[in-house]
Amino acid sequence: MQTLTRETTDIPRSVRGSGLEDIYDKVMAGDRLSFEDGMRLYVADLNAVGTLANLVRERKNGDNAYFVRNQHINYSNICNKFCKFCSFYALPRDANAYTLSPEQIQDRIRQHLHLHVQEVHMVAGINPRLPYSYYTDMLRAVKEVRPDIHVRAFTMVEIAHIVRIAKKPFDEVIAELRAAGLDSLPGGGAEIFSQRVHDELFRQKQNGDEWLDLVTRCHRNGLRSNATMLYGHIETTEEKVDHLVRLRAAQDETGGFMTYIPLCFHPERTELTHIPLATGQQNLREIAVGRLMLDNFDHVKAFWMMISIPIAQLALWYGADDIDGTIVDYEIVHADGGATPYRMTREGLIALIREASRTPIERDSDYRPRHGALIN
Ligand code: V47
Repeated sequence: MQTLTRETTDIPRSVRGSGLEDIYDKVMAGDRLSFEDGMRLYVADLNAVGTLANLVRERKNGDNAYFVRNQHINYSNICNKFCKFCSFYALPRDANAYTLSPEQIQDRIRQHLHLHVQEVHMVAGINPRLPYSYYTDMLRAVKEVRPDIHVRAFTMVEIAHIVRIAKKPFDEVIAELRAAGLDSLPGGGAEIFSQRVHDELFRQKQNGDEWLDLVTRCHRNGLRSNATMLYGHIETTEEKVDHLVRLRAAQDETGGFMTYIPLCFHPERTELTHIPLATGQQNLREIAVGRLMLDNFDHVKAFWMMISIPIAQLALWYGADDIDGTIVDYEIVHADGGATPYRMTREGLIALIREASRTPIERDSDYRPRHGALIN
């Protein structure tokens, strides 16, 4: 009887000789990758890792590349957390400090009423002067102007703050936010779960344990969310793999995460300007490793605003099945040496997905194709 060797199996050419043949076997069998596998994915040949990630991506989402027509409103840049990686925050006395009133938020929504914006993404700094009623008023104000819009708002840092100032039980606050119009939660604030990085870069803010505890409590209260990981600063490979393994365990518990979004750190105007911006190779690797480790997440997003359009297009072959959206008015990071435009049109997103040889699908916030949105 002939013994099967690696040469006689259908192992893809780009994986052969990469040292990842055993991981290929696991991927084909649908087996979970270990922490050690994750560590190896960070040093192996990128094309081999990308090929494996693409197998998972196509198994889960076929050829589809999703996008959404969305709008971002960063309602205040005032923050009392002073994270070293953040270029967005301001002190109340700073000339550029701002807080949008519910009426100003309505004006922003009205500006785009002529477009089929499906989702509004609202996050901000922690502005201690805002009362609890500001948050519920803001949600109601959005729904008053655009009742059918999906409101994805508040990172776990904001949720913790809102619960604190509400002085009410957690479940009650979540129920009130939902009644006021909150539909789901974004993935921000997770940063890196490592306590070492927390103490070094964002010590005033909640740590990884607190983020995970809150997000799982939100899931249990019926709110779904995304999850992020901020990479490309002072984190180690072990800390990134640990982050992914802990996200995966939380997802096993609740099933409440929809999409994983690796966020590329932008050093411009932060306290960490000495750190070089991650390269295209690093961005692609984060997408691919995330896709392979997070076997229980349906979607991986390439946030074009942070990694550039060309890399986002390539990412659709390295594990990503979602390219985010039109992103009108994102203010946290939108500078990429002028190379990344501030917003995209629906047609622009469709064209870039088609150019990348994927099938563009305009989705709603739950990944349902929008009516008439199957574009090919
Ligand atoms: O948590 C802050 C990050 C996040 C910088 O859920 C920075 O679909 C890079 O989470 N360089 C907020 N990143 C944004 C966010 C997000 C974005 C897009 C889509 C979704 C989603 C979520 O932005 C923060 C932090 O990790 N951030 N400063 C910076 N200098």
